[in-house]
Amino acid sequence: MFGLNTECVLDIPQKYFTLNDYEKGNARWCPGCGDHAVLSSVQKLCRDKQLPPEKTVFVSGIGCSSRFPHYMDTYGFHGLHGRAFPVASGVKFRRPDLNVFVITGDGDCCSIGAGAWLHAIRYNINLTVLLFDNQIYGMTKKQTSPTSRMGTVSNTHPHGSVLPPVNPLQTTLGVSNVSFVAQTADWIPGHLYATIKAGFEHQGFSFIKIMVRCTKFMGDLANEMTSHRERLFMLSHENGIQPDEATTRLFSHQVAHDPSDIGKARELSESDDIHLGLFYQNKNALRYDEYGAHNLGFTVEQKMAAVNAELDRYAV
Ligand SMILES: Cc1ncc(C[n+]2csc(CCOP(=O)(O)OP(=O)(O)O)c2C)c(N)n1
Ligand SMILES: [Mg+2]
Repeated sequence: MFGLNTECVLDIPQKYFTLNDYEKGNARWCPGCGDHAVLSSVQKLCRDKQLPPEKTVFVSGIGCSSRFPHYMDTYGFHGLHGRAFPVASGVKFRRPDLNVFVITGDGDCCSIGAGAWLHAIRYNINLTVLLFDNQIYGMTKKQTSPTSRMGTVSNTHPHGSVLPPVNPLQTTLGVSNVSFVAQTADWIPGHLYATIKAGFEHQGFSFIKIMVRCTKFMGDLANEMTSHRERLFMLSHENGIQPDEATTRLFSHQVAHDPSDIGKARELSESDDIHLGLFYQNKNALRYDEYGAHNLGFTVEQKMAAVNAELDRYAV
């Protein structure tokens, strides 16, 4: 008669996470900066997927966009310039149970972080990568970035940049073992959300290039991009990104593209037209994190025994 009613004790109501559970502080980006839209979209995704904040990590480098983890009420690591990929890879490698996002800018990823970027693509670790491409170093107040278009006037090229830019889609599609490449834009929220969602659902390294407006230093470019919607082509396919109907209607041009066709994906990435959607997906690409996962369940004793066995191999 004094027995414990375990049914009652174990009946813990499941928490429903609201947007509020992912929001933190006031973002210190300029008014009109495209980064705000990406933040909202990611918070919505976290809510819709009910990602436990304590199981979710945002890893970034340095730059305006890399301030992102400060505005998520999850775990975060605002690290070293260009080094978000190795940090995030390490986190995911040892903690596959965590949802790991990489936040990087065009300078952070394609300039100082370029070496890490290429190898991260090839490792194909299960990370969702958001490249905020505003074609400029925003944080340091307008220097030419690797993705700046030729002729971009900046503090480092006051007469206009002189070299053709790096094309992050083309580069990513050129790396062996690439598994997911998509492009979207901050000012088309329905497409932005659907693309980030598809990237998150992909089991592997999802590379999403987001065209982001820097209204402070690249105002003309921002105006040009948003006022010529007819220049944007939406990639459509049953295995591609599926935005809601209202968003799809916004695109006057649609191009059918099968995302399993890497040759066509490369061709599209090199085109002068801007294509939004899923360029390429290979669900069967090898995953380096799966190779490293076999000893994750080791006890401390087993880990010590494995380390000692390795050290003994070099004993003389
Ligand atoms: C090792 C190192 N070199 C240079 C810098 C200076 N720096 C800070 S942010 C930045 C560029 C960031 O540009 P981007 O990645 O495009 O981000 P955005 O600010 O445009 O979002 C640079 C060069 C630094 N912080 N650390
Ligand atoms: Mg930038």
